[in-house]
Amino acid sequence: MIIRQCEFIKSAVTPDQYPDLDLPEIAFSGRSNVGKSSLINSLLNRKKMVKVSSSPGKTRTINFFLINEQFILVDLPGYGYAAVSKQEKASWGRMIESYLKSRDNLANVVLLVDIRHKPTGDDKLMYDFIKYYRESVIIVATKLDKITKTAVQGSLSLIRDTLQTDERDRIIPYSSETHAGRDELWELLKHE
Ligand SMILES: Nc1nc2c(ncn2[C@@H]2O[C@H](COP(=O)(O)OP(=O)(O)OP(=O)(O)O)[C@@H](O)[C@H]2O)c(=O)[nH]1
Ligand SMILES: [Mg+2]
Repeated sequence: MIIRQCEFIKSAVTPDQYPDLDLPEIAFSGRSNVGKSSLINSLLNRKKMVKVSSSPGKTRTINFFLINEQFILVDLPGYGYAAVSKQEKASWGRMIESYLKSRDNLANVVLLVDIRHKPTGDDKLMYDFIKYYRESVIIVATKLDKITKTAVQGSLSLIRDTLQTDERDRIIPYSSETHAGRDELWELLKHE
């Protein structure tokens, strides 16, 4: 994918704040700190398009990025971040849920999980939630550079088994450091 142009459009919390553009949207969801913002930077081949932080809970709003004036990438806030209050967790949950439920131009939702860990109960809930609305889910297993080559297949199997994926779902090991998986992921996304 050749990125000729990309720009931050806006941040939103409630549906009335979403951008009023009728273009296909691809949203990135996953636990806090799993690497959503880094993945978007890697896909765009930009280092600082999206803010990344080593402390979880960095992205707290829904952030929209316009690409080549053709489609939109959406950085969602992470779920499962332990250090926020129950109330704040619930409001983040509602923010993500109402986005996924109400966005008519949503072309695809990518679910990110950390390749080093067994998916959590929250990950399974998110998988089921996406699957309720869509036939297939693209799962990106992030931080591939942090495990050995020999561990990759076992990790992917654990992710598949825990989420109970089916043959229509795709799972792509990815590293935002080395950009491994980038071409394969664009290949899937561009058909949407
Ligand atoms: N080694 C390595 N580190 C990564 C990778 N992806 C993300 N990270 C690191 O993981 C941390 C969190 O990355 P973010 O992209 O901010 O994660 P996020 O999912 O957007 O987090 P929230 O905004 O809190 O939901 C940062 O320190 C990143 O540098 C990767 O593929 N490899
Ligand atoms: Mg983020």
